[in-house]
Amino acid sequence: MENFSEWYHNILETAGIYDLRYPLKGCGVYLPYGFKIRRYAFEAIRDMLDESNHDEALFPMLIPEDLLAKEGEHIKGFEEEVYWVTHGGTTPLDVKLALRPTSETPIYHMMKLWIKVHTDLPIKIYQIVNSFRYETKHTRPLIRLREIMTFKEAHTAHSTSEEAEAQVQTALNIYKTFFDRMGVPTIVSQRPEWDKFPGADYTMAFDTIFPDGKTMQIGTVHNLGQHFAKTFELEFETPDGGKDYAYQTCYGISDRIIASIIALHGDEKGLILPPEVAPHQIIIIPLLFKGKEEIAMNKAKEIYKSLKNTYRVKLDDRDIRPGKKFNDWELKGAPIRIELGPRDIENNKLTIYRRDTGEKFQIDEDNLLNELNTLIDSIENTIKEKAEQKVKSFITILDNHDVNNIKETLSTKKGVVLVPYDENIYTEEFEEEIDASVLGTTEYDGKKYISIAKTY
Ligand code: A5A
Repeated sequence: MENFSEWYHNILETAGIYDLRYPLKGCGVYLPYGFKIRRYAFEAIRDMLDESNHDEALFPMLIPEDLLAKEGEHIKGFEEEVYWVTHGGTTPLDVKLALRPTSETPIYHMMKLWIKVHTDLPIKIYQIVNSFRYETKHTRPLIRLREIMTFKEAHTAHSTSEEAEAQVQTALNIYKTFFDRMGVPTIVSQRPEWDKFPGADYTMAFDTIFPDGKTMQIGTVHNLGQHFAKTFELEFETPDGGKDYAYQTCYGISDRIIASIIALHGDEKGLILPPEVAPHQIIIIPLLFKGKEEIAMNKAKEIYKSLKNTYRVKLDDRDIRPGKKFNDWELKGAPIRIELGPRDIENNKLTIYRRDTGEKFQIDEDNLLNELNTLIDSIENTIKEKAEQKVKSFITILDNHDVNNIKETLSTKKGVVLVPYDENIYTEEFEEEIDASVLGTTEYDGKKYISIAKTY
């Protein structure tokens, strides 16, 4: 992939994922095919959160100015990014309303009403909503949005600091498993003080590496300590009759996971989708030879019926050349294609094409379900392994902090550079010197490093 950016923009359009032509910077349109990928990806995280005792909720998008401004550090971190609603029709509003850039303030305001005694805790809620940030850096589709269309934010409150700390670990594990299911390898770093979430005690971040060697933050987990709890008076009665403030965490992911799935797995021919998020996992294409059209079409319908309760399967019966159909579904990244030609049908065989490796082979029709099960697993693993190799090849470990060496490595090898942890150089000044971002402190193969990269 020579020019990643061009490839990426192109595929969003040609594969029918996202239309960039909406006349507003940082905003675009999920097209039906892209919307389905989004749906399956976020269904996976929704299931995982539900299974780990989170409850889905829904809060208003509008936040009164005094509420958003209540927590000093938080509002300072976001003040340049907030969109304001100032009028209702032609009437100026008494209190300006922010479009949520994130929902700590509305959620914690409400938590105060819900938390009285320790038995009211823990609370673990999440919502999947749009949020708004007036990003001033270069906007990019699904990567740096001004309307973040799919913002999954979870917020928790606990009665002890240990429990909140354990929740951070749980959240990190949930995200790790989720990114793994999407086949997206990540590096986890504790962000430096100067780059943590506004109002957090500390921030853990997941970064992945795109094909151009730049990193992208695709998720964060924050330990908020009692910072917000004190501001929002989340006070509760402890088991021994005393008083304490809740201990909080929050964590979020966004449309960036969709961008990562596209970017990390795709190739020159187009998308390669992991079966879990593929809108159609299997495409059936009858090869309609003259005089034998009906045989192929009937067989295609029969196979479709036998698979539709197990897989997301589509019978492509459009009246166009099979070659054109092959190209379309390769571009759209459908994991498996089943071709049905007259000779195959006579011999009880099916021709299978797998998109991730480009292999084509025949199987016995009798054994179809078994074969597909194995194939889906194999595709999932192969996609994952390939992405892991790609990302790994972008990680360089240096044994010193020589600025020129770091700069040289970043410009030639790109990706992430790991240098031995040293608190003396773990500073903003060092970050300026190397002209790249310090991702934070990273454990890699059991050792502690400072991770450095050019970021999106
Ligand atoms: N309330 C916490 C969870 C929060 O807002 N954290 S955050 O600011 O780090 O955002 C969570 C995640 O949303 C980020 O890690 C990033 O992956 C994604 N994100 C942030 N700004 C974005 C933007 N402008 N466009 C797309 N995704 C964005």
